[in-house]
Amino acid sequence: MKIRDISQLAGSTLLLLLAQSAQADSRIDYDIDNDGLIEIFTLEDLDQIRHEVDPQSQLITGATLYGNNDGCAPGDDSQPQCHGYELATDLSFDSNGNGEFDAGDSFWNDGKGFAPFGQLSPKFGAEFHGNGFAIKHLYMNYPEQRFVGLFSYNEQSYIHDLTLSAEIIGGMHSGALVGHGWQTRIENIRATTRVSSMDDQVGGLIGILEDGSRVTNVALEAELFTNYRTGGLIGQAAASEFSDIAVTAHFHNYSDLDDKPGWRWMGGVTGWSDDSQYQSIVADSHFDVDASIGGILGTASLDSLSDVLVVGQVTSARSAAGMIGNDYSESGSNSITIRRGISLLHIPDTITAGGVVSSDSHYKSAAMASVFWASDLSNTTRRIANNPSAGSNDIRANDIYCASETNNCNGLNYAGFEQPTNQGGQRLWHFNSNTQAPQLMLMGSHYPAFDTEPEPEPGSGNNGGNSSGGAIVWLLLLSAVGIRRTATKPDNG
Ligand SMILES: [Ca+2]
Ligand SMILES: [Ca+2]
Ligand SMILES: [Ca+2]
Repeated sequence: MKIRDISQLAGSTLLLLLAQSAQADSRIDYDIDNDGLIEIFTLEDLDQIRHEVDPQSQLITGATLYGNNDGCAPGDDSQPQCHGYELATDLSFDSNGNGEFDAGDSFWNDGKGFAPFGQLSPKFGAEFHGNGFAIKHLYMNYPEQRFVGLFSYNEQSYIHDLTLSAEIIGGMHSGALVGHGWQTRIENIRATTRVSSMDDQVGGLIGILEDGSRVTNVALEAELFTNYRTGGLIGQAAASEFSDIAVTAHFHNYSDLDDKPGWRWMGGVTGWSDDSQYQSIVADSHFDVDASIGGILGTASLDSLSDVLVVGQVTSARSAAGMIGNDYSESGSNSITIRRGISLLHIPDTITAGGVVSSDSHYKSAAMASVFWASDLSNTTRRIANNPSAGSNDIRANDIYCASETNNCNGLNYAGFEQPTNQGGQRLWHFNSNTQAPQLMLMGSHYPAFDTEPEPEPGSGNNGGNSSGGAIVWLLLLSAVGIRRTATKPDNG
């Protein structure tokens, strides 16, 4: 080799190294505002998070980015210390700006899209602060993989103040934002998602949360294509807490094929819930599925619900109920408790229905106080469909519209409903005029919004429920997510 060739080789290698370091290491300060959170400016920064694994704990702890922590404020040992990441701008996976995620975008990845952060190992165990910015057009297509979600497997992570639009295709325990969370906190999230799975325990935002996880202040619109236990918000919840949640969810069959036996319970908020608490919840739930459904919980045991409001429409289902599909509580003297709840869920008279609970597996009869359903909308006067001794009621929608904490309409008033407040300390329940449905004040807005589109008549046809269309269908769905995201741009955050 001639000397000149060697110098050329060395020169080009140097250029390459310089280019790489310009991308990765050009920062002199990774935490400009010294809040312990490394700033994320680009999709490449976001993608890099997956590589920042603490070798001892096998957790992504948020200590570094590109292996660097220059500028992080000193910790106790006076070494630079960061504990998470924060968005410094909106990020869109539609990197070529044509309005959809497609083959021209940088994380297309042969149609699989962005890969989830972490799996069973490494787990995500850091803070992610969205600062109210948005991650748009997130797309993940990993149908055989468990825990598909932007943050796949979480241990004591804290994800908050983020707006998300996403399309996810995943296996068991998938959800657009989080797959699995143990002692994980999720707060202040606005999201529009589309989630599809041929597997069990899938949610519009979260796959599964366990052991003291907490979700607060979420406004979600979700479209779901599934066969088994599914929740508008979360597939499975165990010993977790949910408060100030507004979910609008549309449920469709993933496939018409009865391909394998499974637990077919779906809930407007949670598919399968155990020993969890729900406070200040609005579920606008729409079901056109071959499953048994509850307006809030699909199948549930020993949960407690307070201040819950259900609206929406069942078009098809195996059985239906305003709040809980199957109550399988069986231990000791405890049962599910529901305090202050109203269901205005429409259920066709062809479907076996309970006003509050559909199937009470062990005849435990959930303890209810101030829980009402519109018997004319749900076509049942029975509180629990399979348990006549649990009582009946014939309160009509007009009575529910007419009543207030002071107005008595046909024997109904909302005494005590004036007491509870939302996370912001504001009065929660609003009864409006005597022809308007009640609303909850959550995150500064009234839910459900009265200015939503009129609900389609049952059977008027939503043809999105089939999985047979392949990639083109997914592209169309994705662009729909993008369009809807624009149309429903949140008014704060
Ligand atoms: Ca920072
Ligand atoms: Ca700094
Ligand atoms: Ca694009």
